[in-house]
Amino acid sequence: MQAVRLERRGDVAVLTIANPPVNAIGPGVVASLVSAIESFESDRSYTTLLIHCDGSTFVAGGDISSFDDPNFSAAPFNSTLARLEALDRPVVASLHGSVLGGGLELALACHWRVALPSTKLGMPEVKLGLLPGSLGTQRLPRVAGIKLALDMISTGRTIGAQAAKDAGIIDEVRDGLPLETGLAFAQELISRGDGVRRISALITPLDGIEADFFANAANDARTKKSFYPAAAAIVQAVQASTLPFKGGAAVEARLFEELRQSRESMALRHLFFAEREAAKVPGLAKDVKTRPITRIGIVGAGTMGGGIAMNFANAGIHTVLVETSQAALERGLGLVKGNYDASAAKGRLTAQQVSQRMTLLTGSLDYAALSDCDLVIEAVFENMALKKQICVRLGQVCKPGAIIATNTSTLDVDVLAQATGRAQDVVGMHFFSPANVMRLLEVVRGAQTTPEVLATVMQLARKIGKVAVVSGVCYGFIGNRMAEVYMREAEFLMMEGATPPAIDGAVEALGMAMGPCRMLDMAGIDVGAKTVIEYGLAGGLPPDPSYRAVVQQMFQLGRFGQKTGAGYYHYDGRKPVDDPETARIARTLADVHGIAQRSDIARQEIVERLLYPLINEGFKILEEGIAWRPGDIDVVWTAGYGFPDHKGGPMFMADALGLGVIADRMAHYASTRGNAYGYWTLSPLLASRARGNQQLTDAKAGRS
Ligand code: T1G
Repeated sequence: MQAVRLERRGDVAVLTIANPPVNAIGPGVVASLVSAIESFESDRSYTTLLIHCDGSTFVAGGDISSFDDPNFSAAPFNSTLARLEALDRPVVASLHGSVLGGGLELALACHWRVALPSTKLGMPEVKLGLLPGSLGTQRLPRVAGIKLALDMISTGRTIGAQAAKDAGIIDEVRDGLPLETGLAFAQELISRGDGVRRISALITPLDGIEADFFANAANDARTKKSFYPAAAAIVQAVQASTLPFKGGAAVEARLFEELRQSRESMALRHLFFAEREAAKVPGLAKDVKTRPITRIGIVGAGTMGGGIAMNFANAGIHTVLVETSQAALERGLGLVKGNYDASAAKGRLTAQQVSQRMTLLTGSLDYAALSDCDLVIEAVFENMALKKQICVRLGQVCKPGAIIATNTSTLDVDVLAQATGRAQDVVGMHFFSPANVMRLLEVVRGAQTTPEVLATVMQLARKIGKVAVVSGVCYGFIGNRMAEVYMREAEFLMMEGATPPAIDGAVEALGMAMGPCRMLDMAGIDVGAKTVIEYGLAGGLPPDPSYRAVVQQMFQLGRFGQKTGAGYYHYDGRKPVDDPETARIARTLADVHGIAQRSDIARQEIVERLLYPLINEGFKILEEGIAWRPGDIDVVWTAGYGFPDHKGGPMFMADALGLGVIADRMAHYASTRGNAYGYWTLSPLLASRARGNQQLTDAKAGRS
């Protein structure tokens, strides 16, 4: 099918873009646009040019995958837009779906714009570490004003059709189909004798723009978004819209090209596609039948169970929570209601929405309430004996064909699947706390999980707005398995004399949302300690008596973190304060285990010892086929653990650092710290890529 076609409808030339799935504009589409425009130019029998798109949306942007091409240039598209705007007969854009980035820039190069009521418009390039590179930073301020333009471009947020009309970005909002709406509007223009209107000929209005507006905006960008070069560049480009058009265009072009080649943008573009790739299950036919999920059961109405239930209520799915006592049930539902009320208080939900969602949530003390559920998730305490017992009951109670899921964060899903007696219907659904907030969902495929069950859960994950990543069965799946070695080194560093602020500060300076100590203090030292103890009981721990000694000692002392006011830190409310008691505990443990203390542990050593074993574990996870793609691991860490997205995730960052560097430093620590327990043993995959001076993403690593 042609990406661009030109057809006659009376004296209107209809230019249709048809480049599924989102009508993205790549070099090929630009070339076709040029020839369509040339045909219109040369045929004087046309009075008007109407541009619209086939499919579910108008142009949703430039083709993001084309930005990695070293020879990419925005110039051809930009000169095509200039040519469009310069036409001497009216050009109308008929908009629907998501008019984003280059799509909105295309619309703004037209003389008139009409949109369906459901249309969303925006310039989300900042989410890719870019800025609008096709004159969006120059045209949008001229029609919408500097403040709205800067807000939209800096945040990447979309606005609705009516808001866009009110802001002067579009001319009309009309119901109907894009083509018919566009044709009707074009006819109105013709009958009114309305001609061309060129935004580039306008002057950006400065009324209401304070003298220090841009200086303040630039300062904000530099201070609050220091990891994201696009933030400050956007302010510069929008400010350049106060120059004559050509001058501003040159500023935008320079800044766009700098950002396109920045590591941060490459990282964010990598994650854009990685998140979408993660949703694809290799070998799963596109048309695999999924099971309808209209009623869900959750066993356990604790913090996790309640948070998980909120995801389904938010998506309009009836959910029943089962607990062992009325008090526990009421506490759980009360927690959920409290969360919703907090959102309502912030204006994020109306009172009516809160009550609608609460009516979707019911409670019961009887497992029989689960018998008509299409999916039942156990979300009880992380204890294998308890979970097995529950899985046995679910295997008896759930209707045939119901999917049984476990929310375990580390335990063996295959063992739990066997306990149900219907392992083919069992899958892991590992939500991250707070489950109603964190985007990540690890979907753990058991040895017998059927493709249909996997596809159903992946589809449900998308419906509830989760970023789902499929993991194989191993201790901790993808995220927690890598977090385990990360926490191991954090504790060894603590026993050697590094304080929690020094440890956390080292990785927070790279952009981690919070370091390992603050993270575990928030999640609960007790939770962390119990998984280590549980893992030990399962024979999984290295025979190293000092292994995770700190978290176990903290647990013994009742220092559970934020929830008890003290953990690795002391808490003044929610504020973490360095606690000398932690240093004393660590020092005592160091003496017990014969670990030498040092006062001069460099920040770089902390970074390397926290991140390189984590990356090495990621390589092992790929080798074992636990994760299918490096990008899956990056999505887990950026969506679930606060890993900086401008670094692209640990595996993308490993390529940026250089696998040889990582291999050398792992060898350094193996020799200086000893490697009796294999903590510094390189994964063969990492070793071979490093030896070959290759990158991980040179070829899709993973299943042998
Ligand atoms: N380029 C290339 N592929 C894209 C794409 C894009 N802009 N947008 C989506 N896709 C692919 C996506 O990878 C997936 O592929 C399929 O389309 C469906 O996407 C010049 C420089 C439009 C709201 O940032 O926000 O314009 O996995 O699963 O949930 O100044 O896609 O099926 O093979 O997300 O219905 C600016 C990004 C680009 C918009 C639809 N535009 N896209 O959501 O589908 S930069 C954006 C989205 C730019 C200019 C600058 C969403 C969507 P596959 P999907 P969806």
